Amino acid sequence: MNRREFIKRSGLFGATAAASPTLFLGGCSKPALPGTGEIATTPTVCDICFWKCAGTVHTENGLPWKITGNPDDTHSQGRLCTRGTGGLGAYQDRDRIQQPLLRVTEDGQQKFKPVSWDEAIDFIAERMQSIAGKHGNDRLALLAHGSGGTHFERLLNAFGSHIYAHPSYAQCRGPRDIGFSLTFGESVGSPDRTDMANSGCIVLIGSHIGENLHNSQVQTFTQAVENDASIITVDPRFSVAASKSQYWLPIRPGTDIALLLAWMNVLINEELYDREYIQNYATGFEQLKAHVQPFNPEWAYLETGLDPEQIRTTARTMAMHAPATLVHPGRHTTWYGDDTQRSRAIAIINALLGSWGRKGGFYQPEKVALPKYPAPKPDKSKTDWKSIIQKDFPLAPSGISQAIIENSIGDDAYIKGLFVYSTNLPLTIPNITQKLQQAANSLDLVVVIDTLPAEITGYADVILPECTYLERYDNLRNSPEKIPSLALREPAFKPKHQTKPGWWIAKQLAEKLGLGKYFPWQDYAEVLDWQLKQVGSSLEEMQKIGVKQFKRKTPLYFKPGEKVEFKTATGKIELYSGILKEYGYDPLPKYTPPQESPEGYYRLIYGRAPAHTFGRTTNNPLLFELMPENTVWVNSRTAKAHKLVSGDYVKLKNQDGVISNRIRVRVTERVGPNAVFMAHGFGHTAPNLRLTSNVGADDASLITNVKVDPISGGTGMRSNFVTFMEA
Ligand code: MGD
Ligand code: SF4
Repeated sequence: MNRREFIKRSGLFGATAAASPTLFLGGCSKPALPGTGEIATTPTVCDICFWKCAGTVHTENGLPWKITGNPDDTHSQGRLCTRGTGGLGAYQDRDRIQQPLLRVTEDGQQKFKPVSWDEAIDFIAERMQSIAGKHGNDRLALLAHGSGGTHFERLLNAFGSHIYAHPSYAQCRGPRDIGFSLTFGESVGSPDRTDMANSGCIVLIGSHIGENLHNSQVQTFTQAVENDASIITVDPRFSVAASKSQYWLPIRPGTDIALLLAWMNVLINEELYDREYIQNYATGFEQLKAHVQPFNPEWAYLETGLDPEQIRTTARTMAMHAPATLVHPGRHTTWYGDDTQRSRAIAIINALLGSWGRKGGFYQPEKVALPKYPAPKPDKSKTDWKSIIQKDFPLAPSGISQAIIENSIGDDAYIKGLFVYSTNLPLTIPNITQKLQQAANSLDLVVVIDTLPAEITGYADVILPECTYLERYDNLRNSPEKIPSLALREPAFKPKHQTKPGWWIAKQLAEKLGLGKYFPWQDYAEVLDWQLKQVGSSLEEMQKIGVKQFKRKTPLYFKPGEKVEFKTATGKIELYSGILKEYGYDPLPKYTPPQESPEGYYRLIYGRAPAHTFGRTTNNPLLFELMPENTVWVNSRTAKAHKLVSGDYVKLKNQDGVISNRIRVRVTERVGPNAVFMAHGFGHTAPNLRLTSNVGADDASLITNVKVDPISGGTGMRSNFVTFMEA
């Protein structure tokens, strides 16, 4: 079967195009004033991003009305962000996939044919068994984003396959996970364990809180600003956070490690570090001290372009507020390919300031001890799949998404079947489209579980339409945080069309494969009710309150003088990493100068926009209205040189000759003359995403120079350069 030919031609013929579309935003157009009909409320946990804020869905006469925050939710402080309040748009989206679709060849042409759930499930189960018969049970992989992926992980584990990755590891937080784990023995986690509301000083280094709207992060950051905390923002762009800052350090892109080393140099040489904390808790201080000696602020000036006196002043400001100083670890950390080293440097500075485990720094999170439903546990993997598919990254704690695709290409590829749950790989993993096509041509089975006909569905044999988060039960939210709590997501509406919840889909497949014992529930509500009863609550109670808080059992911060055993090899905070040394990496953070821009080109930097979460919301009609397209931010000097004015459409051409969709110019002083900036998630090409298709430009398509971090396997995406072309 040649899938590639089909993908090029049409992307996807979905039932959405064939069947009559649902009324666009029909649910909202009611004759009476909102709030005057019969009102019902249902608890939910927002799924527009993965911060998991608890809310309430309000319906009027059974129709969608609005979503509000749950006032009892300490995690979100009772508020939803802009995107969360637009969640109804995901339910109302007229382009949703309506029924299972199967790739068929008719009259020599490949297309997707609407089929029943039974037909789709039979087809997948047969292919899985055929793969197992020919190659073994361990040859299926799962790429997933979001908690719903756990149902499919369970299914594949029960079948005997354990290969699994979240793009949020290798395309996002992987370097930070490893950098902090190597230093403190634990990662930062999600939600980030940052105690910003109590910070006296916050350093944001490439983390643009405010545009990157992780609800409670923004709220605690705002509290810190209101408390007159000193904010230091390091960003080549004058971000929203920079505008609230005491110091804005417009760093030359890619030189952050140089600044971090210079800060260490000042903190150590001026004896501003927390001597007692380091003596009690850390190892490797003398090696670190010797290592940073050459990297004084004058040296850093030549790399970063930052005034040496400003580097000294900001280091002293940090020390003045320590330990209530937080050098924020950031979240999307895959930048230049030396990202684990940068995250290690950030972790080390926090250690020097004594902020890990201290008020105003990093608190110790706790979650509810929620028992697992009593169902048989799938056996552990019989094969060490990580040593087969990602052997070059022995320290990577998670699956690496691009390695899964690469190991799906060719007749002798290890992976033979792929499940993709809720992740749109062509816009997510940089420079992957060609490899995805090759993988699709090699694999015996590709199953995509999605709500929308996104680009990834064009590679599938079978597309399974999941209902949205507003139409299903999911696992209870039980996130590690300051106040342990549980939150319930329950269906506010019946699933539209023939869509089904992920747990139901995984269970049907399991039963067809003779693995039903691993999914012994009739309805997922049973699982939730059983779990809740083990901790003194019930589904009935949670349906009324939505969120329940529990008492902490462990202290929030280290006690003064407390003996702490860190989960590192030495039991101490490792300023010098013996593990990195053992595996042949630099044991202390090393600065590598970034690649220079070719003449006439500008570094492409990208980030979030407050109204959208990646590409998953750009077709949401409510959020589309707030921000229909992205713009390319261009410095006025650059604009003048290229005769550009705000509002012009241009195309961007990268260093390898790849040309983007057209994108509108925004001339601004908020980005330096050596870079341009654009929001990620636009420039979809899938024709059936009718609102967003071909609107704005896709940064991922311009990222053809990918610098893979040798430690984490993360894909560094910021070594790409663009110039302007007429649209
Ligand atoms: P999206 O691209 O938004 O996020 O990457 P992804 O997780 O792939 O794709 C989400 C998909 O989930 C969409 O197809 C959507 O229709 C589908 N979906 C939405 N809701 C549901 C649901 O309830 N059920 C199911 N089954 N499907 C659903 C994110 C990743 O991208 C991350 S975490 C980061 S930090 C990186 N950011 C980034 C960047 O900023 N720039 C570039 N160039 N690449 C990036 N890649 C990374
Ligand atoms: Fe939803 Fe916003 Fe919370 Fe994310 S931060 S879960 S989009 S309300």
